[in-house]
Amino acid sequence: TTAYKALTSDTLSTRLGELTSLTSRVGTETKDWKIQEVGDGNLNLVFIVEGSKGSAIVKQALPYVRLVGDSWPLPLYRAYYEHEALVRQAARNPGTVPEIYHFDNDQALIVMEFLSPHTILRHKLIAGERVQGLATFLGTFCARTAFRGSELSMKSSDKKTDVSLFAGNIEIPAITEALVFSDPYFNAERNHHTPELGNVVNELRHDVELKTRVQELFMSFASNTETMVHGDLHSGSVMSTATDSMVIDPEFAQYGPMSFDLGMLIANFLMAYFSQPGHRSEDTLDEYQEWILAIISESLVTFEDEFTTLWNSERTGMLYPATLFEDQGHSSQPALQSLLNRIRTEAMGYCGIEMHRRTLSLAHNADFEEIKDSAVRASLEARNLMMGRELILTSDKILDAGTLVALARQYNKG
Ligand code: SR1
Ligand code: MG
Repeated sequence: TTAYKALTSDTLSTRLGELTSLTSRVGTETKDWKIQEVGDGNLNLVFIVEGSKGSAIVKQALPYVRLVGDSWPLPLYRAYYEHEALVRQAARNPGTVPEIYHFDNDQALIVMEFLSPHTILRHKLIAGERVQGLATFLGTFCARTAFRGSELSMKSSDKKTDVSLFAGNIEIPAITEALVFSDPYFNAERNHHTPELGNVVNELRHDVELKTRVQELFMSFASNTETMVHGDLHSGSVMSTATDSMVIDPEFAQYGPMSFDLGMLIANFLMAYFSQPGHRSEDTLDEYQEWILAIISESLVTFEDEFTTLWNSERTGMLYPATLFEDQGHSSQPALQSLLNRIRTEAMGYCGIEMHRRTLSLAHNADFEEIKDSAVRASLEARNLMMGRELILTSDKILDAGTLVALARQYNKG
């Protein structure tokens, strides 16, 4: 056992220079390594290591929340769960997450594939870039990981073992429980929002019906362990080129509702959509916003299509067995439809909550934060907040992708 010590760009080559899983990727000549710390997330150190042979990422957990500092300690063991999550995602949807080269539990570090020339999807959306195949990729990822991490596919004993393994991770879900489900709805110390939003925020925090529905969704997030979720599937957790995408950063993985990742993802596309007037001029605005709406719509449709395919071809777990339906001459399709309706309804609710917390709680999105003019930012954030409210309150009325994008167009008018 080696005592944990945070790496720096200066110490990395000395400390990891003899790690064959790294040198076999980047080369043994450590003096030639180019090392950059590039972590722009809220929690960890991320180094790109480039050598004569190739490149790799070294990601190391810090013993505190990077965004806040050492006043908010966070256990290093979270790197263990991130590694476990990457292994499961790679098995449940191969080729969609970075390849792991090495894991060191004591140093809380993962050495993995450097995705290049991929860049963070959120930056592409702010810059107005398009990514081919994005919706198919994301909808399929959400469906496969949701289905294959559940008892629709897994053996009951394996699922229970895995749920109990992930139950050892306390502090990471606690961040989501506080920042996503609680803080936005009261005057929490860590909160901040654009000052011009005062009236809207007041209205939301006084809406008892809204807060009641949020608590219902919070309860299902906290107690429903039906599948392993990525847990933080936003556009900063996707890296893309113009034609290829990969999912990164499953450090918030836990067993949770099948609807959670889908809801988070759609929320982040909706925030990209509403923030566009702050990033581009009228001549390209409509066309680009419509492209984002198409991504939302196709992601949802792909999720349901892929889930249906898996239902029809891979239902090998204890839930909804064929013996109960087809073997008796019944169709299982009404049961599937009922499950998909529940997933869609919950996803819309989680979507609305994520839209609220990214505007009101601690961790905001660059989509809005990069808009310098606070009056412009507030007016766009208000659209986002009010649509979020409607999604939470009427989640069971959003029966298809068309209804969802029509609602977004309506709120986008201001
Ligand atoms: C203190 S961590 C804040 C946020 O960053 C992560 O990306 C998660 O979204 C978390 O809620
Ligand atoms: Mg992250």
